[in-house]
Amino acid sequence: MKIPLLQTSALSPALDAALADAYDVHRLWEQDDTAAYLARHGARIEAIATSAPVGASAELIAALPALRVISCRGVGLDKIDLQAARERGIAVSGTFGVLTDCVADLAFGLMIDVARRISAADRFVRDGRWQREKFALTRRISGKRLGIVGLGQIGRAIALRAGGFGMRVRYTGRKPVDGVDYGFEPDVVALAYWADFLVVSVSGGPQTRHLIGASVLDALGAEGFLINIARGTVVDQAALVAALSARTIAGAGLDVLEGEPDVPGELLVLDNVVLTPHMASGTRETRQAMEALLLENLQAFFRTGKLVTPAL
Ligand code: 8YV
Repeated sequence: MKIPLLQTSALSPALDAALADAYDVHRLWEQDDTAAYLARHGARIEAIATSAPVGASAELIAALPALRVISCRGVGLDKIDLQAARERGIAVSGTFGVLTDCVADLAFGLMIDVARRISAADRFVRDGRWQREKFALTRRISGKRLGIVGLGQIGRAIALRAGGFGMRVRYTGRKPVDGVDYGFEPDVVALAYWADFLVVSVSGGPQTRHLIGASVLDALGAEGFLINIARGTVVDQAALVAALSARTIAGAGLDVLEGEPDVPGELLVLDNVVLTPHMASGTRETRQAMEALLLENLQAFFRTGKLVTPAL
């Protein structure tokens, strides 16, 4: 008898098929009336398969009285109501550890692109301007100062890469991280003031909403660059658009936005911004590893009662 599992959205053809093969899958996103569907089937559901952007709300969790485990494709669990899960003793897993390198790689890709203006240069050449103009000088990365907001697994992978560029690294977070020899700065404004590049790699959610606001951007200053590969909600987007438009910061590389996939028109016309569509973990290799781990967490839980990569 297959275990009843609720899948919140289409994930990938391979993962959708693997889940259907192993579980009695209820495909929530295909239902016209999700409330009626949950009223009819919710009592049997023991597991949820979801992704970071979709998560699992407190209302959804409440509609599933037999729910035992939530397995998420992704590491940013800000769309999962962890408090609701904790109160019910529901196990929650993320795909921790397998996407770290690709996200850190993209952070550096955005840093290099926005400082050396690679995307802008590509447009310059394709627009036929090389024949009549010189491309303006850009900005160096090597040897510069890198401030990291959130020195978790991804933040530490970014710091490691900085060594290869001879960059000095300082970081901020709730508290100093044991076992690292980077300088800890408790105040994010002071870190922004020191940094040439400020990279946001902190978890999303209410506790970090708009952590990067006007005062941080003012401190980063007209020579500073902001990189965000975490969550759009961590940055006060209106303040960022104002700073970029007024050039009170030099530029930004953004893989995530508040309200994504909608993009403010002002960002689309600015040439000191590099925009990517929340693709930091989006390589074939990493996505396959994430999806295998989502399945492995479910299998391990129902076999042993324990998750491979637990969040709760
Ligand atoms: C994407 C992410 O959400 O891991 C996260 O938190 O934001 C990314 O990996 C991806 O869509 C995960 O399914």
